[in-house]
Amino acid sequence: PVTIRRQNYLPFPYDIVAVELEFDLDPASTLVRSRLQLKRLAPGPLVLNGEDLELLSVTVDGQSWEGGRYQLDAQTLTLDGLGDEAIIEIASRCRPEANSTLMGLYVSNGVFFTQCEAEGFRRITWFPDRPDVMSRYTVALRADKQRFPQLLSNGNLIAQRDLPDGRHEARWEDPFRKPCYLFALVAGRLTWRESRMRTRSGREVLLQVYSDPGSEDKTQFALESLERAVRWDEQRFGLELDLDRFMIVAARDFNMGAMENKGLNIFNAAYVLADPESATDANFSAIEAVIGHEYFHNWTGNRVTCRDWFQLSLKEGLTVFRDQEFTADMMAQELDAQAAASARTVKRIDDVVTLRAAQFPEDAGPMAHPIRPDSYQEIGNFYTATVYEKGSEVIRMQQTLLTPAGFRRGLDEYFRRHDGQAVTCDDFVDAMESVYVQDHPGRGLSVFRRWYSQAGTPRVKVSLDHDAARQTCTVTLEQRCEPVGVERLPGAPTKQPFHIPFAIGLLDAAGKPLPLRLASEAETRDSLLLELTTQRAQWTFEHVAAKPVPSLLRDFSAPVIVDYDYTDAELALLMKHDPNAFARWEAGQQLATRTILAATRARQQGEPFSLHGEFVEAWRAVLTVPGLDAGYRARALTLPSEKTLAEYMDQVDPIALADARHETLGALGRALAADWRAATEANQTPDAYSPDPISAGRRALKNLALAYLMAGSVEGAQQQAQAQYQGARNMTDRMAALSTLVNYGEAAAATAALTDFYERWQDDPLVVDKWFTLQATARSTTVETVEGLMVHPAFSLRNPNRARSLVFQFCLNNPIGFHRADGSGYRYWAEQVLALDALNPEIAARLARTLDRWVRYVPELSESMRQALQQVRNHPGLSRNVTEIVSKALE
Ligand code: B3K
Ligand code: ZN
Repeated sequence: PVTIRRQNYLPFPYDIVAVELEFDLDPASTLVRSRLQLKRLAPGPLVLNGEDLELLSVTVDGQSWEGGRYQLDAQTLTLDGLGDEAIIEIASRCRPEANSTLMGLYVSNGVFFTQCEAEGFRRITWFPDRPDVMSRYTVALRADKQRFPQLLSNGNLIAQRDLPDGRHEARWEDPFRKPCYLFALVAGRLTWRESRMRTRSGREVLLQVYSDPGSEDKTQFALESLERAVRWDEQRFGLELDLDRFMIVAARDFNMGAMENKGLNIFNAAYVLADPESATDANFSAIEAVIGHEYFHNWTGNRVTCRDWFQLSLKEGLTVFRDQEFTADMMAQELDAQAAASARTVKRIDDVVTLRAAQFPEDAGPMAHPIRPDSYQEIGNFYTATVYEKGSEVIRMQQTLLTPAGFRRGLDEYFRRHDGQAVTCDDFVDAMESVYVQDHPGRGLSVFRRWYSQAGTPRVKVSLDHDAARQTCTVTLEQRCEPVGVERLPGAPTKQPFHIPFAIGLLDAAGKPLPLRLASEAETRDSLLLELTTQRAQWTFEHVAAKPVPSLLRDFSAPVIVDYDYTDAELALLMKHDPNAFARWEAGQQLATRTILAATRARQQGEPFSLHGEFVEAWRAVLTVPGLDAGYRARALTLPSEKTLAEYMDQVDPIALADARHETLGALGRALAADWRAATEANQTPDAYSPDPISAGRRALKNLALAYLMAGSVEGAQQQAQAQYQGARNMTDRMAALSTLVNYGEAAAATAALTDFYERWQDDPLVVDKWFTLQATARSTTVETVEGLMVHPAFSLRNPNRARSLVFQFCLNNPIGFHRADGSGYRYWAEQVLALDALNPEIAARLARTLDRWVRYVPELSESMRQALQQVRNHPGLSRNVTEIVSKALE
């Protein structure tokens, strides 16, 4: 496979001023005519990309170019000898119904959809398929009126008419120039819900959410989320909706979460459809976040787009940051100051948990890459947690360094400079830096920019030096970041220190916050942002009577790992007293991590293990101390996941780890049984469902308490779970109860409940996905169970949501079943990667990544993982997507 490099970027030699597209839509074979109006910018032939297309004709300025005047190969169509201006007309055919890749034009549930990012437009027509070629589009869609009554594309509907033979036509015009990856069409029988609103400059806009007939009762929350997103972007960033009409369409078959096509967002139905009976609190909050995310792309991504795909984080990191802020603001609204602060902390915790579980391992493994990669083989493999989630952290650090007001000025400057352009990550930082230097004369962001060019998670070692005579305390921060991924290859540049904003506080031995006073400064503060820009630096604080307990990396001010040797007692003290709620949560997670790792070692050595009384009491305090809200308590009492814990082990023994975690859960369940029971009673919510953070927090705590009771086999818990399952008034409670029954309950009751659940919900695909997931991740599930479920009539590998719900969930989230010592889990993985690769390489490559960290496992397992990877790599006809993943894993 060919490696594409960032340094080899060359501008495209033509400006495609206007594009006219005509579609004669037929599921079996669709005719596409394109008319390109172009202007030469530099010498060179016109090279267009195309894939899986049948070329019918090419004309240039009205003259047919048949007979050898163009060159055609499997990937490109080359036209040489064009004038300085030309009109190119190309007719071609594609096969939407046979398209199982879900890239380009495809059919899902009888409806035509497109997905063009990153390189899907070339599966629709020949075109310079790269984000820096921006054009004005007009689109004509023609199809049978009965089967495809709705014909949608980007921008404004300018004409509609009936045609002979029961067909009809719609013409759309997008007023904004855009790259082809933002093109979209949808054609089919759909129902919709709409509303009108006035933007802040007084324009009336039409908002619409389309979905399958019969699902119209499930789109209200999505439409309201869109309205909130429109308002929020006006208020927080001064960014207004620039179109008269904004549409969202739900698709059953979709590779990712959603796609921000200009004015016509196409969504995975899982991020649109919801009602209290069928969707959980987590579903509701994901819908609001993804609707916000795609909407916010209208400015960060669409109005200003990427020069090339190496710049992906320019739009993704920034837009994730924006959606995280949106969610935090929505969660905090209408709450008093304390509850609002707590809601924000809960959101921050959830985002950090995701980062640690998904991005930290990626950044330490064979696919490690900077948020702006330098090379790729297949861009589809770089829609990663690093580009998205770490990318968002890098934006957040800029907001921290500039302050929110400075960041807003920087963003205004970015749009002032670049509206309508395709630009780079450097252009973004330049705009931020232009504001930063105004407020910090003599300083700049040159060290900070290394976050864009270097991979890996930096570690910051903290040491404290207390001088009793002088009453000072010196804090030393020392950073290091080992080379990872391609950085280990010979010739790679040496890594340089990062610019790390590091928020700290100090507590005395009684847990009282110490006012911080730096030796060089007159003022004192409760919390301080240290800026580490070199490998090592020191800060000396005055008036410190005794060695303090440091509260480190408050609010997770940088995506780093902190090394500091806390005693258990110090962690317990922070858990009780740290005024920074995030750091307080963190202390509990560290204590739990120590406990579970100790339990794992005990298991491996066949020794008995029991919980420290100190740990149990710290946990009890979080559960019972007055003044904390339920959502925060639920996060603070959740044990770290196996994925997060595995990163702390030199050799991962996944079964011992999962069993130790389970054992800890059960022991805490028994030790605090009365308190858990009280928590289930105190946190009931009213029958009328609301997804607001206070109610969701109560449900989270109540259901966590139930899980502890069940894991501990506490007397009465089984009945309680069964009663909750039967009597639940919403899916959050029903699923939570079912999950505890399936994982920790009596087998017969679990089976009965699963059967009941399927019977109730078999006609709702999103709930059937949940049913598969529960079984895929159940502690008792084996490879054989999963193979049995794959022949269930409701299972299909072609539907990505279904494949994810069973195959991915088993490989990713069932440590006990997947990592069986005989290697059968890995052989199953190899079979499924290959089966998926024949249908949908993008999805197959995602599954392929589940063995990324194979070298870190105990030798027995890592050897069978290596064999499975090898088996996949040796398979003839493997896609470029999967080839890149498995060969990097084996390098
Ligand atoms: N921009 C899309 C990603 C689509 C990638 C497909 N290979 C979704 C998003 O980040 O909003
Ligand atoms: Zn995005």
